[in-house]
Amino acid sequence: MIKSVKSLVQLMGKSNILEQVRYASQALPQFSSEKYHIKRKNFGTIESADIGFFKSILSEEQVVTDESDILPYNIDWIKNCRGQSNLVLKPKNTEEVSKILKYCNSRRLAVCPQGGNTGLVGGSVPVFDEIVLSFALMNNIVSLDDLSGSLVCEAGCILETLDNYVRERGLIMPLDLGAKGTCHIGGNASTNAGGLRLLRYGNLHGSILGIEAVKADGTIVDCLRTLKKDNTGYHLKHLFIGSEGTLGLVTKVAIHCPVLPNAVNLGFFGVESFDNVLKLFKSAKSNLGEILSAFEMADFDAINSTVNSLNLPKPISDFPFYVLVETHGSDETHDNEKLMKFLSQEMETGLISDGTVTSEPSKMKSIWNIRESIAGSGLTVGYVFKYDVSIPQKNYYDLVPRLKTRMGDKALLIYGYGHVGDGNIHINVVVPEYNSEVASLLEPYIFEEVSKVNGSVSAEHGIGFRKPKYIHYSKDPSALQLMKDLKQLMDPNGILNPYKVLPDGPN
Ligand code: FAD
Ligand code: 2HG
Ligand code: ZN
Repeated sequence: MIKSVKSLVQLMGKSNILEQVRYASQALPQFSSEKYHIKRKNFGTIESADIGFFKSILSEEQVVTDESDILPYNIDWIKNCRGQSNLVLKPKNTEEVSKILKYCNSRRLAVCPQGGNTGLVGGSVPVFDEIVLSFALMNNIVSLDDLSGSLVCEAGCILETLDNYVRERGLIMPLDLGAKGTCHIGGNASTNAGGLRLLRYGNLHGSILGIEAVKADGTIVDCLRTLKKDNTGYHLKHLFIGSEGTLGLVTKVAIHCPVLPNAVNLGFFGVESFDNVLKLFKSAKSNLGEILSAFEMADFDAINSTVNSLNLPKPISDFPFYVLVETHGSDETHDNEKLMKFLSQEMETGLISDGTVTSEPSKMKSIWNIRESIAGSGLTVGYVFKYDVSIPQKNYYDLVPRLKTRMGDKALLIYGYGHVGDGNIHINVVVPEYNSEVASLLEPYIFEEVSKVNGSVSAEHGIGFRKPKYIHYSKDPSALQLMKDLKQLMDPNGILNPYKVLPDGPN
């Protein structure tokens, strides 16, 4: 019998806000296959001999078959998708991953790789009875070269754990995101996660120096180099970065860690219009220059609903828009002066209406906490349709007011926020519960609008299970065909994360 979600919370002893939000509602989501009318593909079905094989190569606790223990692996973070897996395997090293895949490939058993299960497009959970291959037990740090900054670690290391580890050695991880306490570096690599400081430290195609991955047939592909420069033929690591577990399973990552900044400052500003947000961004780039490390924005409803629903302190009074500006530099006095000058200059011009600047760690943490909690706050109210799109900055916010008019009282809340510095807006539409009529008002409308301005239907969360049928809005048929050819080459039986990323049928 499936336990209620409430008892699961107790069972798993969840304490942090991300986990509380994840299990806040009592209702289990409908099976994805029923909700989205998906037909099971022609894969093998797990038999007792298969379980016997896995038990012969793994220890007892690495083979999970108990229904209630498996439940959390079947449900995604926003509780939209629910798979029907009966088996979770937890390898402890690359060789075990290889043996599992070799066997699954020979039996045509489908596999869903799972990291921290914080993905927002349903890619991390099965759709039918795919075997969940969890990286939770592959969490060793292999090496750190504190001169070059190259860190080598296993895929299941939690991002925050890695960040704490390298901080003690004078470095930081090049990416940071609200899910850092739960997401894995292998999941980050597989989604090419962006996050809060992409503006400064670039994306993972740049920071990841090398990858070790296992192909569908069990072959271990060793591209685990730690060099910054290596033009020896095709740059194969990029095939695994952002391919969401469809081309191979990432088992180890070598990543470049920047130096821990001596000076960090954070400003939280109230802004009267979106036009002023853009002008402020331009000014921040020229006035803060090399020390600018983040430029994030959130509209009134995003901040207001988050602080109210999670009972967080609000740093300044009400404004239509809020902007968060962070600096990472080497000289506290110089950086603080620069940020204060920026603040007073832009308060004079009227671009900033009110604001606060701090370099005190606890205050900075509390401000970042508000920004990072927006993603989960809507889930405490109801179901959230999440959109994660890239749009030219001049059109960045246009969709939010248009959606408000289109949806009328069908939505409880619609808000926009995100990485304005990277042209990536997150639009959250909060409704009392999932509703296919509301869904059809939002999709494909949003993707059509995004494509009209040459945007991307997924800026950072990926395509996963939710968006294969919309990928053509951002990918040309020739590019889609090449993606399918690569898939055929690397995973001819299609066992790796089926029903994800690639659309079925002709382009
Ligand atoms: P999972 O969710 O477990 O998996 C994600 C995808 O990668 C799935 O397709 C899965 O099959 C595949 N996968 C996982 N591990 C492996 C592996 N080792 N090998 C092959 N495939 C694998 N994303 C951003 O880009 N920027 C953000 O700012 C951001 N903020 C977030 C904030 C919150 C509160 C939450 C809940 C999510 C956020 N995300 C963000 C989305 C998510 O955290 C990222 O996509 C993250 O990189 C996923 O890591 P994970 O370990 O949880 O992967
Ligand atoms: C963020 O930037 C994440 O907070 C999550 O990418 C966005 O949940 C979302 O819509
Ligand atoms: Zn984001």
